[in-house]
Amino acid sequence: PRNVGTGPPPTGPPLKDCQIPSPLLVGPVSVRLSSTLSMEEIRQRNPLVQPGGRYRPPDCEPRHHTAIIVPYRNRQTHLRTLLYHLHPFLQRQQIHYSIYIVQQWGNSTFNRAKLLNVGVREALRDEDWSCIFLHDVDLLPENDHNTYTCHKQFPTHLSVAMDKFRYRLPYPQYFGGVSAVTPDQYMKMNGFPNQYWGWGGEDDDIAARVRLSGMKIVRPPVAIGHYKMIKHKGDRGNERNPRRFDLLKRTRLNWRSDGLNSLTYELLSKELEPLYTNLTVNIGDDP
Ligand code: UDH
Ligand code: NGS
Repeated sequence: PRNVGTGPPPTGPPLKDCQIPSPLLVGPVSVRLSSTLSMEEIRQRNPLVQPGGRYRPPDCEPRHHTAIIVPYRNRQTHLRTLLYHLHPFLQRQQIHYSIYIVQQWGNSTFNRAKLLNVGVREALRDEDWSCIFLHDVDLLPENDHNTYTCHKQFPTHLSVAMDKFRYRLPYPQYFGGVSAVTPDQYMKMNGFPNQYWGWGGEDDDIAARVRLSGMKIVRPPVAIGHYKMIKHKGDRGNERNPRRFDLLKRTRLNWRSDGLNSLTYELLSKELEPLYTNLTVNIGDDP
């Protein structure tokens, strides 16, 4: 639909559909792992990005409408580097997109999957997104042929070749890092688990939900799904979750009752920053 989204209402003759593939793609790019630029400098380099980190191509009608959801707490330098890299990357793909940072408020144990649930729900309040990306803050795509769009039928895993795993999957079911679902696929799997507090296992649970709800995972070719990870130590408040193996044993029993349909949280603020939408949320604490 032409009138969904941000920016001024369309005037003049309708735009032609954007070409596929985008003529602006360059293929492999070298990625700077630290951006010394300030947010203001990054904004100046991306003059067409609207408040909230929203963008639509000015010269053609985009075929894809993608929300990028980033689970987040206390990773400022990673965030700047991601934005520095991702905005030009997505603009070359000529998609209509918006970047949401879902920030866990307070000092309770980090819960990546629950933050992703919050991000999906809040993003869908803004727009009828055709695709939702779940994106770690420390992963930088290295090839713009890896398009940030969804497969019609099945969830996609994008980060299939990360430098830290020597550019291959660490194990066949790995679903961590960067993945994507359509709203329908997300509903079908009852979203993501809310019960994984601390590091590990939640991505394996999500992969299991894909299968349990009758879908499968699709992936881009390894040569295209290259990502660099910004190196870092474990975060305070995100220690290894000792319960993750027990939880994973029960995914088959729990996925229908824990997820999108049991999600509760308190949205504390929503700010349209120049390069992203900042959602600050109280998701409670590990019971
Ligand atoms: N994240 C934050 N802040 C935190 C923790 C996690 O923003 O305090 C987000 C961020 O988007 C990150 C994602 O959650 O990319 C995944 O968390 P992670 O980077 O810790 O997980 P990953 O598997 O790295 O990428 C693990 C390296 C440290 C392992 C230590 C295990 N105890
Ligand atoms: C698995 C974890 C995943 C994690 C993956 C890669 O063992 O959550 O390692 O971890 N599953 C469990 O712990 C059950 S990494 O090498 O990035 O630290 O994503």
